[in-house]
Amino acid sequence: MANVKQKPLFRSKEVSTVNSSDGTFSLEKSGKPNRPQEKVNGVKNKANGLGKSLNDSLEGDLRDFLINEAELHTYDDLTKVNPVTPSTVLKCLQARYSAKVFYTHAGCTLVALNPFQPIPHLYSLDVMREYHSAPQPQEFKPHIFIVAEEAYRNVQGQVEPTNQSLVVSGESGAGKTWTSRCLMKYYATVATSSQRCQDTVERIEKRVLDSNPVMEAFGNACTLRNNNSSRFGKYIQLQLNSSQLLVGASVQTYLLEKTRVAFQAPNERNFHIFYQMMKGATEQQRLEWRLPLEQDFVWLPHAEKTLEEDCLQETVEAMISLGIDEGKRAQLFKILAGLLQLGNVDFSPAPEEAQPCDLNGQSKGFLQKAADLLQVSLDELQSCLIVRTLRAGKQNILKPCSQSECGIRRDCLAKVIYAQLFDWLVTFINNSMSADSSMWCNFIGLLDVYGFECFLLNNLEQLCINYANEKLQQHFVAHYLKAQQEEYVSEGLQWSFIRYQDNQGCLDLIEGSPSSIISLLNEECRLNRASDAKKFRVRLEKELSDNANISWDKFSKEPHFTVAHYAGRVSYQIEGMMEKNKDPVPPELICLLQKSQDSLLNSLFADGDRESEGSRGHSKVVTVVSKFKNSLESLMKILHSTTPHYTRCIKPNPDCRPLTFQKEEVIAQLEACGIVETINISAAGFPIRIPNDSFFQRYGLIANNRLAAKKKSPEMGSVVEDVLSVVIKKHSPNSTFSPDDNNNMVHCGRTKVFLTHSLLEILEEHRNRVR
Ligand code: AOV
Ligand code: MG
Repeated sequence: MANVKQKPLFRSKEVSTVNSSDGTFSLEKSGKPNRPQEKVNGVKNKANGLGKSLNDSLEGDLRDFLINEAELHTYDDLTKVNPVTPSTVLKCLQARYSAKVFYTHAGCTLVALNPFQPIPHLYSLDVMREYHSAPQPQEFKPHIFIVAEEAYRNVQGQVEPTNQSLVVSGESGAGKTWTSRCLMKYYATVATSSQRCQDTVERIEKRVLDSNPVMEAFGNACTLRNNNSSRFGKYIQLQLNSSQLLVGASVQTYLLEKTRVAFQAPNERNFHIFYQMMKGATEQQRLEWRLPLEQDFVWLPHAEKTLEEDCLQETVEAMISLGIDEGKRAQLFKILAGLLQLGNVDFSPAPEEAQPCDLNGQSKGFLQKAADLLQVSLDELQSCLIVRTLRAGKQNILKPCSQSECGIRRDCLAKVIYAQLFDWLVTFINNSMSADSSMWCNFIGLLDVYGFECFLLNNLEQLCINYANEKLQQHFVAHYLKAQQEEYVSEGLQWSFIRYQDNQGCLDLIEGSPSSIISLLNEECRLNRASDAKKFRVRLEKELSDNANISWDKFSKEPHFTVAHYAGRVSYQIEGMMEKNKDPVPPELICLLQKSQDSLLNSLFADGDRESEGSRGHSKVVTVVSKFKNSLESLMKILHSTTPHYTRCIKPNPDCRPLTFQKEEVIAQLEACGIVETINISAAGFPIRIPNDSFFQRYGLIANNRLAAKKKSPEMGSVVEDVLSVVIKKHSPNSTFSPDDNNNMVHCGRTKVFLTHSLLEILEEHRNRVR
């Protein structure tokens, strides 16, 4: 099970750090001050009297609270909104958003609402330092820097150093990448020493930060949902030495959406880097790259739209800082320019059957430029695109490709080059910024992966993305919800558990054995036959219909399957899915690239280990989903070995409009990321846990007289009963209290007493009085 033992220093749900020798501990460490609700239902409201019983009184107060909507924006933690329902939580968030308060705790997670406008004062260096130097940062207003600082202090651990992970999730445009960047800036600011004198060390923070603009230039694009949408997932590990200083970083990327190089959905764009080149090139570069201003490129739609991301200068400066020298940059840009030329190459049907296709209109010219820029022979390039080489024994048989096959080969060439270039860049960045393993001992990992996706048409990419989100959700559930509930069970508590959505069934459907969507997809690819979407659908139905998470619309013309994800139902089209999974690259294309005169380009394909169409005959084809599954599994392994901190980014409106809060949008996301369930569990639970001994030592004195009359080591239940009955008598003489009442303020476990914040405050006040 999840490592329940690693408790965060802050907002700890466990006050087991109580110094049991004298029973002292600080309230500040576990409680959150400035909670208005504490005033309402805690001791500060005692002037009202506690009425008939503690519970009755609370309910009365809660009623007061519910109608007191004017105060909603002051609630720093959604678990304190009472009762917790999607609608009260929503109201609270809306009130906070209107008051320009963008962060709110939700038990163990942080909810971040995207303001969609710069809020400079919130993220200044001074603010970072304030949170960093505060003895109790959690006393400040909720902020991403609290999470950052909590993780930072936790690295040193209470028992032993523990690696940390900050998992940032949310839908496209919610603010994940923005938040990750903000976290990186935080660590680059606070995890540094003013005494550093070595040049190399000083530069490392800058390099780590500079990896962002470079990776975003190559991996982000303008989509319908986000002008700067990350088209890859990343997990960056910030390496810390024994003095907690940032000494390096390494990054792992996941599933770049390489199809975007050759295909952009309506109103979407290609990767930023192409627009940066088009807009930022000098006259000289324009000549070298063959990019005249007036030239239109098929693969460069919406070039007229200028975004703030279109800044070549920034990318180049970051590349320089990472050590990508002028020569390499020149090679890199030329290859990219070659891809743009390739996109303008068009084919016309062959004049006669069994003849290769022709090149359309100006295509020959574009192909010539592409060949020049990629430094390959024009003839070979052309023949690779229009003729297929089949191997029959020792002989090669040439077979002309159809018009559409030619297009597929052209796109394939561009995709494989771009993907390899991206990987090369990531490797370069890693070499440039990661520290020698002897230099660091712990890390803080930042995970920024694409959120749950559901489009009109969904295919393999969405399946992978949503699969990743299912895994993360399961990790989250395992860590927080299950851990909480299991602890109650192990303590023998009679607590009506909140039902949470266990997504194991869905994961079994996607990745389980012996049969799952992934295993069937892979099997289909191994069979090396023309894929038939209809047959595959029937196969899925036959093998998987026992799983309640899959369904079909039998009347739909398009073969598809629908998966009930934890975040909602998504229909995936089957057409094209198998081919995408195989992702075949004709071996002729690889051969061609290996022969390129450009040293960077040929090095990308030097080892020739990329699975290509040539290996089809063999049964071992490494499919896209297999690779993705493997990388996801290693990610999960790392996450499980760290203490996680979850931040849920919420997109308050679909149009990225500043300060606009649309309820339906927000509620759907709260549900999709399980926030409502998280809050329910935290609120219905007992966040304060005090070991029996400590409780006795600390609060026993409240009921000293009663306890003294009993035998030496009384039952814990009776201690609690005695203590509380004194407390309650003081508050309201007519009430009775029994810990067996399934009371909503206290439970006695086998080894611990579980309390609410409010009761803790009441006890503390009584303790101070009688001391
Ligand atoms: P994403 O990473 O979650 O989407 P981003 O981090 O790119 O979303 O955020 C989208 C845009 O929202 C950014 O470009 C900023 O303009 C704005 N934004 C986000 N957070 C803040 C903030 N705290 N303050 C001001 N502006 C903000 V995607 O990668 O598409 O899933 O794929
Ligand atoms: Mg992003």
